[in-house]
Amino acid sequence: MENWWKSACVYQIYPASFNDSTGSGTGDILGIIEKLDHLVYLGIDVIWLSPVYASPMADNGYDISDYYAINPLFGTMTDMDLLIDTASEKGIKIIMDLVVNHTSDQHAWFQSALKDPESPYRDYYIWRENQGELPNDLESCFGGPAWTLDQESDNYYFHLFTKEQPDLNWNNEDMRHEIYNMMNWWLKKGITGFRMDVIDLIGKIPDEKITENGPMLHPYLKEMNLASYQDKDILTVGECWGADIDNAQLFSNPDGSELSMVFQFHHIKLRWDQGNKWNTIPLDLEAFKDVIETWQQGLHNTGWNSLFLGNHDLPRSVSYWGDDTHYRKESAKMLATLLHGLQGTPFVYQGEEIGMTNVQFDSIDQYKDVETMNFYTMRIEEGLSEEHVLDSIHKIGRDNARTPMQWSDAVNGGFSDGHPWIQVNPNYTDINVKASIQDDGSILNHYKKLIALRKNNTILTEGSFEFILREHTQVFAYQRTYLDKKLLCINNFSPDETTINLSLNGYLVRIHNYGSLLYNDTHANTLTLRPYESIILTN
Ligand code: TEU
Repeated sequence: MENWWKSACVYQIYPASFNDSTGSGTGDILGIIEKLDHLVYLGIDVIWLSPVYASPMADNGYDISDYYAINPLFGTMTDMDLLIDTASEKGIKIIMDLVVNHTSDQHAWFQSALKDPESPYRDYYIWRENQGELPNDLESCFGGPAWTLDQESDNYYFHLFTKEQPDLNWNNEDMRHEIYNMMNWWLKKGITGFRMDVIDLIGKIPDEKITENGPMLHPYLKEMNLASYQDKDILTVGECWGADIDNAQLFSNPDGSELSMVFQFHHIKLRWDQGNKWNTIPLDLEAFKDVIETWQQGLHNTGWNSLFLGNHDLPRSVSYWGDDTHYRKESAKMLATLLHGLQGTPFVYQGEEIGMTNVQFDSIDQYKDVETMNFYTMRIEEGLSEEHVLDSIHKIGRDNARTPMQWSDAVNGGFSDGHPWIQVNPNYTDINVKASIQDDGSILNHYKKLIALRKNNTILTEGSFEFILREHTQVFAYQRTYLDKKLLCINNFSPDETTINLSLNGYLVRIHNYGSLLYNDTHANTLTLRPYESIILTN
């Protein structure tokens, strides 16, 4: 079915933290297979599998040393084939994480380039002669210069992430075609698409300090499309921190010339103080409404949205957007309702479906993420107090999303019989899948209902979007319209009870995070909403 992904729900698995089947302390592919029925229970259609390729793990697998091999940490290629087949038998597709802005410095291409400046692979990367100083002041996303000197050749090489992740030179046609061949090799193995890591960086021109949205970005994506998946009905989603509505209409053009959709991050960055993620500010609901309206209306019939609040790089959504202390269940269910009522393909990040929260490790030694460790070192050297730095990490560090999946109240949350590579959040005794399944009012069962609703209601896939009560300072309410059908999604984005003027005449409650309306005076057209109360109704 063409564009099947418009009514699908995707579940992101961060393999190291999902389920450990061997007691190694790290999640693995066989562990994923053990838990496929959890995804079947939820109604998941697709797994986005974060990298399991061969990697020295400088950036937890986003530094690939062999695109055609599986990291033994996660298992074998036989395990991977088994996952693809077993998931398929259960009606679940697999999309792989495609990390082609850079490789690991241990990749054979880079090793060859290092050993022999005349190597044909030298130009697969970006080199500049050492003129006695850095080629320019471009910085890595993880702090420090984006240039590292190779002493042997006295040349700098470019890396927008760690120095162990040299950027590929997409101007090199041979390199591009090696990537397309690799993509086709994986598609022949039976995967059904790709999540493309920082794909809007592949058109970079470092000498002009252009990193995102370079002039060749869309031509390269069109070339990739033609060389790999043009005639295949797969799901492709590009991670594009530099996306705006205009280029998103190119990325997700309904003519199928580039990608199915992109991840844009304008909503995420609303809480970054002047663009600095480490200084978070309270969410401005009005600004959040503006972003959602821009993207819902900007891509209606002219592109396609992904819908997400969290992933492996972001804080836990109930902690970042909701209230993980006083109203964890209510706010997590409200956030899910708000998101899943929109037009686009929803993405659920592992643990989001049970309301897993940020973690408060006491010591920096408990953290693992390279971005976090670099941030800590730099800020302490700048003289910030450890308390201040750890507070930032508690709020927005990437390891918040990488603590092990909490399956039960057994030791290590049922994640591993060994010593987990990163500590389990101590609240696993209360927050876990086993307890959630048994609780009809759980966040998990709320996600299950939301995912099922999308499958049975075309209005969610096709309907237009417009706000209602647009000016309300704590209610985020909108209407979807499709032919003669209307759907209302009403969310009290606040811990304070409020009463709104709204007629629900002719509407049926389809999903509700409190179970029944508190007070609904149809004659006076008023509705009272409890803290973080959310309701979906259809006529
Ligand atoms: O992330 C891109 C990226 O820029 C993020 O690291 C982001 O800047 C940061 O986390 C803000 O919180 C992708 C992958 O999702 C990430 O895991 C990798 O570390 C990165 O690319 C390099 O591959």
